Amino acid sequence: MMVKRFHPGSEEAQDLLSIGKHFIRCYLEARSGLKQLGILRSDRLLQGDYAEWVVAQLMGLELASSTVEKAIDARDSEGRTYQIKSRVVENLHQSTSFDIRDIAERFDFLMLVFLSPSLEVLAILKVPHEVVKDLGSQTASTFRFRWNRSVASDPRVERIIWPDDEVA
Ligand SMILES: [Ca+2]
Repeated sequence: MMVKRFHPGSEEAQDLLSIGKHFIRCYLEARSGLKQLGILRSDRLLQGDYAEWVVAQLMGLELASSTVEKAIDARDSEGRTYQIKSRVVENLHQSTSFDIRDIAERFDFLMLVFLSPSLEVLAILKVPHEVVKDLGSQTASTFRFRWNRSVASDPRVERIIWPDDEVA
């Protein structure tokens, strides 16, 4: 399948993001109907795919072809690699965490995508691998990068999309 990509920030890319948003709305309505009927019981699939697509469009990345759980989700034109993770939250003050199976699996940047329950993009952040390593911690089974107030204000965490009026 041919996937459309345009130069980030161009009118075509903006149009594509609007079209994506429109289809997401249609999809969510259809899903809500399917849920009421008891046919669907999960919200997980669309969220991850949509987060990856939005990041790729905004930053001009090429998505990896495999859709199974993987260390690298996308690459930029200079070959730098990206792991993209998303969470649905009520607001950006909600604490949550991102699990990375193995921190030794090399990616250059971790992209954090925060979506509202209706899948509006609330924020997108770019975290270099060494910062993930520095701020996160190893648990028994996984490497955990916690999202909290101090991480949100760390100057090494780059804000690609962040609300203008920062809530206190
Ligand atoms: Ca991912």
